[in-house]
Amino acid sequence: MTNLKAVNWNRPDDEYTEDFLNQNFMQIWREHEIPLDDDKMSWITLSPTEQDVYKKVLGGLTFLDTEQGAEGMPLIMQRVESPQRKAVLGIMGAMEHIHAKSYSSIFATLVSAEESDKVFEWADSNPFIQRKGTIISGYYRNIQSPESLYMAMVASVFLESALFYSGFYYPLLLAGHGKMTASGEIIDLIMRDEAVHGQYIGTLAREVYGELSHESQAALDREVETLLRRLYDNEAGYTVDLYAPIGLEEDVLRFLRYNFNRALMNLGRPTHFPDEEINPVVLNGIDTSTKIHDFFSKKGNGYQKAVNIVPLTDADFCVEEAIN
Ligand code: MN3
Ligand code: MN3
Repeated sequence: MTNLKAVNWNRPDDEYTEDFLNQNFMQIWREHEIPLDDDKMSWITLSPTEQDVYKKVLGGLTFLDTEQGAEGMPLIMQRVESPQRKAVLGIMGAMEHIHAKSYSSIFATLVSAEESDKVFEWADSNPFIQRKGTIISGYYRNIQSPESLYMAMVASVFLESALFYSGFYYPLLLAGHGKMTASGEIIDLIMRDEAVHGQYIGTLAREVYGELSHESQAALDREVETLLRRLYDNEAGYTVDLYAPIGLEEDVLRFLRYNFNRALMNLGRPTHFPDEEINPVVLNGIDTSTKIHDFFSKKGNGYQKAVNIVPLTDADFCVEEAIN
């Protein structure tokens, strides 16, 4: 007999999953909805070094979305019992594939197929990218207990809410200065999705953690610290490698630490890094409420849809507080 039960949406499995389902459906978008051709004129104004960094940033982001779509969401989904939660994780997994594909659309707009092949070759052989993939994937592929399920969810939230942001920095910075704004809009849509993903999986993780013994929790607290350190050290190496040619590495490192703190907040954990000043242009860029009137009321800029407001309270969306 299978353990799987027919999903009965008339009896909620919990108080928030159906809201997340609706929110995810409301946010569904496709890459061809964004007029990427608009970026061609901007692209040729970037220096060859800036173009190189931009391409590599997108290559690294493609890798992360591929990992989330191919392993993160489906492997966690298999180990979550509630059929309603499986549905939400499945939809979020589908969006990861759209995210991954959207970077290819940006490449197709800006560079030749041969040039974009080179970016993928770079990403698939970059030691920092490969190392983060190995670390994260190790958690996804090793879910055998509530403790290892928790750690897989923690790894997922670190990826969703922190690792992405070393890559988001550059498109956000350029878009904040009026450059590459169509690609920037794709990044906005992806960021909005990742914010919901980090919140949902963070919420599930808190629940798993809450059901464990104090002993297990203490052991996991240490493991989370270790994982944070490993991922941060690797990401810092990646960041310096990627951004030193344009002198942005220190700014991006600060932004990375800021987002690791946000990931920890999604997990209901205290922050790890001290508060630092973030480039206001970039900080403004992650505050999607400045671009769309209501974070949850629109699909994208200029695309309004009926709302079902989700009562989200997590600091993930409280960017304004961080600015003040
Ligand atoms: Mn994604
Ligand atoms: Mn995601």
